Amino acid sequence: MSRLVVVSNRVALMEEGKQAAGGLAVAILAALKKTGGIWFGWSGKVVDGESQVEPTRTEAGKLTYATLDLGRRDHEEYYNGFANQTLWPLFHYRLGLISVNRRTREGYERVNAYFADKLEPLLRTDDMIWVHDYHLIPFGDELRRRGCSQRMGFFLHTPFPPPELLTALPNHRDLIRELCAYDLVGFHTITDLRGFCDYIRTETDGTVEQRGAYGTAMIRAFGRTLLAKVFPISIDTPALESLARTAGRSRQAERLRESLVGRRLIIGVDRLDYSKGLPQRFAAFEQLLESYPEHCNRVSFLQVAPPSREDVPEYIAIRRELSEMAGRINGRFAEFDWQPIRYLNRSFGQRVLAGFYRLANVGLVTPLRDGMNLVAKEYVACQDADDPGVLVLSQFAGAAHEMGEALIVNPFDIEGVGDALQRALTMPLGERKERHAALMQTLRRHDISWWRESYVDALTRAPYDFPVT
Ligand code: ADQ
Repeated sequence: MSRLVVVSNRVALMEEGKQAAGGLAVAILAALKKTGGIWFGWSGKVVDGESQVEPTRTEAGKLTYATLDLGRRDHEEYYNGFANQTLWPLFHYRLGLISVNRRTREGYERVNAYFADKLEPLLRTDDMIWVHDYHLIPFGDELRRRGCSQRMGFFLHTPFPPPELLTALPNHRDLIRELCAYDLVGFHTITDLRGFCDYIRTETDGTVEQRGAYGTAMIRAFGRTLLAKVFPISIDTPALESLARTAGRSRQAERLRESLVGRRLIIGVDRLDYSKGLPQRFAAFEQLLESYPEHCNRVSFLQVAPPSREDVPEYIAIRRELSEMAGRINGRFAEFDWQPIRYLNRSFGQRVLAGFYRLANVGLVTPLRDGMNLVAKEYVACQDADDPGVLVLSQFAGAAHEMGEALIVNPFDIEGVGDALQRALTMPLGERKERHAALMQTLRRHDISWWRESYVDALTRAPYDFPVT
């Protein structure tokens, strides 16, 4: 069996037996443990001076972690700069937020080349290489330049925008040429795949051939043949279901329940990011209280939002905006014994979150654009099937493609989201159970193991320079 080499911006170094960082890390580890291999990437540490010369290697059975500390300049240009101030807003359809400059673009290319230099000596000829996310698009091309002919796959965790937006990026062709160095490119949804195929059709001399299977296209472009395919990421459904059964009785969940004194609960859980639509969400909750005043003092909204990317100015701005909104809405509606919005800038462990999800009558997930959004899936998996809560989900989350039984909303339509909250809070038990059962069927069929296995299976069949069935 070929070894698997996983390359991601951050490596989740985990101690055996400890609770893992998140679903994705668990899925990757499971794949690596099966085949043996390497998990390679940035350690998460920033150091003064130059980036680390040789990777730090940590062995764990058949698995090797190889990590590199980044120098301050590399971190600033590659990570804060091009990845998070150019590609992230661009891929989330936010042209007004992109900053474009040659220095960070060069930094991005330089760090990808540096990563390739450090991984190349560790590779064997029959390894399979699986690269993750927008930070590392040029990585495969850099390996190819160093003579690597191994099977290489890429998975994009963010949306992929339509060509009309992508062409706002100077040198967009170079980025897509680099993406075509992989044998397999995976997306969350058919919309993302379509964006990529449309780019190939309209901006290159390449061809796109739809394949029999849903969401599969054979791309011939820049002198290469690759398969582009939809692989919607998911969660560890059985593990979360069983965690939620007991987590609802944990100390924290009990304390939350007591603090509500019989009131209903709406929950939102997100990284603090402008793509998550948090100001619009706060406004929609305010709209609910205004349009349906019977909920005043009867429902609380808990929003958990740990800060992320705090060096990037747009993230500082959204944090300030949300604090102000929460303060204003609470000032307007609060009673001496009731605070409408509980807004927390911190994170919680998986078990505590599972207990909170189970208590909540409504899961409110309203990104303006999101690759998938795992919180939507986690909320549903944590419900009590005999008395489930209702998921209110943005039509612009990748998850909406598979979760049509949620209440699907347009997050820009504040009044519409307010009405959906009213509908969720008053939905009869029979309808709640029906919707939940249908959603669970999808989550059980397509869980994280299914996602990992289908991707690795498709990568195993590469290269695709002959017709696939
Ligand atoms: P994110 O933008 O980070 O991921 P999401 O898919 O919701 O968004 O995943 C977040 C994960 O972190 C979830 O497992 C969630 O439970 C956890 N999390 C979020 N807030 C937390 C908190 N306050 N405390 C503890 N844990 C918290 C990117 C893309 C998504 C895509 C994923 C996976 O932006 O669109 O779904 O990758 O591909």
